[in-house]
Amino acid sequence: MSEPIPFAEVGLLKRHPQNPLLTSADVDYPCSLLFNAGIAKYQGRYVMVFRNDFGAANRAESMQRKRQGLPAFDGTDLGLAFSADGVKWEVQPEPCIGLETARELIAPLMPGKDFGDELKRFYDPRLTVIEGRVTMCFAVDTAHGLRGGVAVTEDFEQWEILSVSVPDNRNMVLFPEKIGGRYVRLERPVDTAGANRLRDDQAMMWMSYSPDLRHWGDSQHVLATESIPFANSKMGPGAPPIRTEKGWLTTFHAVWRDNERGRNGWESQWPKIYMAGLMLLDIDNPCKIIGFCDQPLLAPTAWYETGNDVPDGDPFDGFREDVIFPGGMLLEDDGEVKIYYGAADTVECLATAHVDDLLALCKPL
Ligand code: BMA
Repeated sequence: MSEPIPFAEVGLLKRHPQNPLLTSADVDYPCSLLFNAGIAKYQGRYVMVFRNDFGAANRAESMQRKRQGLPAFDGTDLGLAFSADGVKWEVQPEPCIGLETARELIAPLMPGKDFGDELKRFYDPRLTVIEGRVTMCFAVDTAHGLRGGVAVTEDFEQWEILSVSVPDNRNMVLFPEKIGGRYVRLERPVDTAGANRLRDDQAMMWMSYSPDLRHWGDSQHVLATESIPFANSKMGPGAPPIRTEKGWLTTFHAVWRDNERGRNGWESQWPKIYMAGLMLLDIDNPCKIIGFCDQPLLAPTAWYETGNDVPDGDPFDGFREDVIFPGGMLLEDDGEVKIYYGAADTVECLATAHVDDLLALCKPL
């Protein structure tokens, strides 16, 4: 059971009645947590690349491992699923980027280093279709810092990594088209070490530009924790933005930290609540916020988000309760917006709303 969260969401989004849409039970290879997926519509179907943490299956197993001095998880890789309607998904029999593949892909970008030990996790994929190809932003944890990168594929079998940032940066998402002749991404630098380490409540979202998806620069600041009424800790991009008549509509993640919070999920102490926020960016100058929603778009309330009132017989055992992390946002022809999000760092869910209603939430700045 987790404690009530201090913020109410706007109450506009409809959670899909079949939530959670995807769980580890849908996967045939080792999978404990299936969450924080990237989603795109590509070549007539929906495609999802999801984060898979594999190891302990539940809290009891993780405690047992802890007693043996073992980590809860053996690794993190990326799985693949397809769908005809964006609701019913078929998970492919193998991960699309296993840890070994991730190491091979990253190695050329770290010449002279043994990436066997260097790469710790490959995670949090975000998909954007640009110019007929699927680009995927991702995060890698390395022995020398967190890095964010951009990969590209046309078939989900062959991947090319185009760029990986210097430490410490991640949470990258790409806009679906060039703006002013350049590719654009939102990102969230993280400062993990050193005397000048940013405080947790000074997180900032930035935007960088690129002529070729490889070289990134001309970076500009977009949003900081101080400007989000329901955040006092980290924040950063969520799902890749969608184009609307009024501007680029985009989600972000925002963290409320309460150090008094006790046991949560598998951990004896987990002080953070993750929520989804919403804002509107200028169509030609996307580092300019032109509309902002002061309340969380989504705050943890459903059983698969909070871990409270889990239906009898459901094996759900949330790893980190009270976490909502948006990773996919699709605009359908009839104006429906599908927002996919990881819940409790454990399962993948869907919530929907009409684009006009979402735009109305973004009050002009
Ligand atoms: C962040 C990332 C996310 C995760 C969140 C909550 O640091 O690892 O993937 O959802 O923490 O645990």
